Amino acid sequence: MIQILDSTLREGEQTPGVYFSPETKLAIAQFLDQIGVDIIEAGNPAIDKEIAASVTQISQAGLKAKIGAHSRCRIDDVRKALDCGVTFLGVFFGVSQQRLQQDYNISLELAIKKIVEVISYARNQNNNLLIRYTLEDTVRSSIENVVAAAIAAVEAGANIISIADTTGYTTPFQPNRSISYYVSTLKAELAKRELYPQIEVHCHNDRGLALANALDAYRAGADIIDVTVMGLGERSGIVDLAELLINLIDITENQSCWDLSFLKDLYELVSQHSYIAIPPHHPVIGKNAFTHYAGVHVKAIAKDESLYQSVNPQILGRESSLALGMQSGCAAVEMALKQIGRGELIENKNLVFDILKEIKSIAKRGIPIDIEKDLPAVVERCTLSHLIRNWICGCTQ
Ligand code: HCA
Ligand code: CU
Repeated sequence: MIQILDSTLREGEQTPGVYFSPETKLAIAQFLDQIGVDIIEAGNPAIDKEIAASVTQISQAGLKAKIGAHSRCRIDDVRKALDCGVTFLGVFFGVSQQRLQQDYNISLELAIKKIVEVISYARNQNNNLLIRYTLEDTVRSSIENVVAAAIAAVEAGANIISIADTTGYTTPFQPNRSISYYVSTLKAELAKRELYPQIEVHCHNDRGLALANALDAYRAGADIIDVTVMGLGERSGIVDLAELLINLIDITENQSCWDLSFLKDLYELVSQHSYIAIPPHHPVIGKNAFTHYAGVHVKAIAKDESLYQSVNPQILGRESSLALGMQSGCAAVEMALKQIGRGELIENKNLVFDILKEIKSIAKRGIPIDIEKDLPAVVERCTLSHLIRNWICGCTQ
């Protein structure tokens, strides 16, 4: 069964300008728990005392999800993480040739020694702790280095190995540059040594392929996928929670584990506190995700919504709607009239046509038309001018 790790509170807070207060973090964690996320990565306690306090608070909140801390590969940082009472610990350290030489300035042997020392320390502190070792920039590291570090980490006590596409480098379309290659090779190499850790993937979105890569990894046998709300994170962020779930419910057997009806409220909360607007065309969550506009579309959905909809909005607690404007036709006006309780007017085709003309002239001025708020006034104006016209016609006959 595929598991979801949400990192909105850690990776998401690495979005420039984003800060979540401890109260907001707790509210976000509660929503994530209600949705059915398996692991919540709540922060790196070594960064700030406030973060440590917040990780502790979330750990003690009685949530079903495992609560995790992120930690550099250092014993003092791990100690701070474990002091928060977490049930999950994520330790990261890269082993690419470039990072070893230019960033850390150490050999692979020394790097592995450090990884083993830190993971063994954590394992000795708590036998039930779920420990993840992430190879930062896994996919730009030689597979030999990756396999050597992963074996050492699992033997030292890691339960999960995370393959990180730290720079959004991978693509499902080039076998030697795909995350699935790393997932399957690593699984096979570890299995040769009878090591069976869970495999996690962390896909950045620098090329807009984070979701595609995550699904590619899923197909290759990944056990855990990292996400954030709104795909927040460093640079272009990582996989978007809602986008991943809406795909997984079609291709996995976990459907019943997730309650998607909380997604909208969660996204609104995160948007409000990150000061980042949700794009109206955001899949599943955006204002327009289930709104139909062009005349041809509206005419069809009036008969059957599925003619222009492959996702059922009800699973998100949402409903389909229609928009009025330059692209509208008479079918949209008729539906909108019914929506505002003026269905009796649709028999008057001339009036419907005049309302449509008026809607188009408003739209041409770049003014949005809200059906509930603006349409009644438009109807009023058009009905009145109809009455006057009919009266004048009556007088002159
Ligand atoms: C980071 C880098 C990281 C780590 C992922 C992980 C990445 O911001 O520390 O520890 O699982 O993308 O490699 O997010
Ligand atoms: Cu990352």
